[in-house]
Amino acid sequence: MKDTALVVVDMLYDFIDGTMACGHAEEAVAESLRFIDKMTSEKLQGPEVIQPRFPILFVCDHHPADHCSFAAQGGPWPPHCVQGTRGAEVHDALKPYVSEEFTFYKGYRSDKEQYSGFEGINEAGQSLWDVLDMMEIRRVYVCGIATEYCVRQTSEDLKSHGFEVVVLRDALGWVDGKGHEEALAAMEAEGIRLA
Ligand code: VGL
Ligand code: ZN
Repeated sequence: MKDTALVVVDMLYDFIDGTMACGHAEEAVAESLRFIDKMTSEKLQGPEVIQPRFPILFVCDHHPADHCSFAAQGGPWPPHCVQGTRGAEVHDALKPYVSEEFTFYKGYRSDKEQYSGFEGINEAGQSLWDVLDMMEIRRVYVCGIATEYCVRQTSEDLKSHGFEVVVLRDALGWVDGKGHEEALAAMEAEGIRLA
């Protein structure tokens, strides 16, 4: 399991209970926590020291207030995940697992939509890809919101760059239930595993 990581996509308040509240979002958070629990080894000595057996990386939509994907700019979405707001924050239950080096921001430029977390960038300027590559990760589990957009695009980019990708189907939230099912079928046909 040394070469395995978890990528948590956009488990942010605006997609959970905010301006873009998605289907199955709360359940997806709970299921992600169950998976993390299962995968984290020896909770070393101190009770508050969480020692994951595998890295947990977070992809975060991180828009400026005038982002091109917002309706006011002619985009398809209501304002969401605006930098500095609660809506852009990772769900509290997952926060103990968040670290700066493993937090990758996307969609931070006004003029650029970015569904995939693959080229998301951390504070140090490293991309998700850089960091997975550096850690010699081969297999990536993916959970998050929304199946049809950021989860799918991130998973497809990982797959096309040679990673073994396993999408945790019970740990997903969606914009549209039918779109979610279609996205799952499409990913499976592309060789992405569902678990
Ligand atoms: C997403 C729509 C707009 C997502 C992000 O995380 O799937 N969807 N921005
Ligand atoms: Zn967005």
